[in-house]
Amino acid sequence: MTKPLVSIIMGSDSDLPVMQETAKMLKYFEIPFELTIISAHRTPERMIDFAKNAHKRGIKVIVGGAGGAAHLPGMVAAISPLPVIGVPIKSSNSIDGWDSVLSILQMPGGVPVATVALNGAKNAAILAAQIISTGDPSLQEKILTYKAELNESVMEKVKKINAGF
Ligand code: RP5
Repeated sequence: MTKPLVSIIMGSDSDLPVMQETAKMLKYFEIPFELTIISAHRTPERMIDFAKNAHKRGIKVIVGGAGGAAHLPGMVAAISPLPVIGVPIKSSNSIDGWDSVLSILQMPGGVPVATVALNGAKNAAILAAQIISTGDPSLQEKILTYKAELNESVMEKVKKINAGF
């Protein structure tokens, strides 16, 4: 089996509907990943063990999703030497999403978490792919192709609008 390069972790299975978008996009880029539940509050020892060892298992980037008092990405970043991308989730215990955003975004100096938009799990995968692609020219080609496709899909819409007015 191919060894995972990205680890997708989330605080609860209730985060899965959002975090599946990360998995979907990594599959699109053909990047091997693992996905599991690790709760900073409910399974703190599992979180510490994960953060201490992920880099030793060959993981290159960690994507952590959590909502409300969203401490998972920041606490993992406090321990792990790997880049951590945080996905704030508008969860059942989130007031309006801002709590999740600010809990993940407002890290103290010395411990960065690259925070994407609220529920921005798709962009977390693209950023993870871009980080890995700095040492992988064929993956970088795939990212350039993806960008060209984005451009093309907008230009198609421009053509349709221009044709209709
Ligand atoms: C956070 O609490 C999780 O990341 C999740 O977003 C939220 C709610 O968890 P559940 O009560 O649904 O398990 O730690």
